[in-house]
Amino acid sequence: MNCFRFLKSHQRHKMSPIKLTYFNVQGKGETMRLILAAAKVEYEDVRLNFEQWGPMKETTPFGQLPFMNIDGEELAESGTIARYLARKYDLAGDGEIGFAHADMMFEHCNDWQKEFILARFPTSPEQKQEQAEKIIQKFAPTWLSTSEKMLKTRGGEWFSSNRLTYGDLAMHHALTWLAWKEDKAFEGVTGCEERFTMLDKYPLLKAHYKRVSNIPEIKEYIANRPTAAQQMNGWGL
Ligand SMILES: N[C@@H](CCC(=O)N[C@@H](CS)C(=O)NCC(=O)O)C(=O)O
Repeated sequence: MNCFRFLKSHQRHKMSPIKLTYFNVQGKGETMRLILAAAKVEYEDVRLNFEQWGPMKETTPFGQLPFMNIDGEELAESGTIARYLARKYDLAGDGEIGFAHADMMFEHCNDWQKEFILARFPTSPEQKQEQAEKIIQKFAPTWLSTSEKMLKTRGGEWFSSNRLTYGDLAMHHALTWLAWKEDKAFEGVTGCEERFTMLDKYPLLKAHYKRVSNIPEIKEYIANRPTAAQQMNGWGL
């Protein structure tokens, strides 16, 4: 099977049975990949294309990706997998409230993903232009300013427990899409260039993005992950 195996520099621990199966895009799989990178866990990063997925679909728990083989279990549902990994590898914050603080950011980031994904698969060019403008003029400013405010409430550096959690990693993933040159949500769209500088208005979020990017394991993962052109269908997803 033609899959991307992220084992390179993650061979610090002996072979593990963890296998994450998803399409070769970021989408619903990327926050889990960031969690595994931050936790320095070796795993098999199986990245499928549609041809490979077709015959597998019926064999998976809910007929959808991502799914993960871990601890002798086959887990499905992206939120469930992210939370399971975060708890297992101490990236879920301190106590119940720390977990809730991290999880609310993870869920907030799911709203971001939904808006972008809608804009990437429009029903017409007009709808595409409209959806991209909606993101840049309405959705993103509100979403970013509430996130900035929340970060300030939590002390300004991390979204939970004064340390890295999966809430921070979900935020990193979300913010990557905002200024991703190849993001399909903006392909062929005019007048949305402010997305490239938008983060300047949110200094805490901007610093947070850099803080997470500079975690050595995250930096290394990002340097090695597939670019948009290397993803399935060259998608920036
Ligand atoms: N609620 C599920 C939704 C998963 C989902 O929508 N997966 C899509 C890719 S992002 C999929 O598997 N599509 C292919 C198919 O349904 O055959 C989750 O969050 O994991």
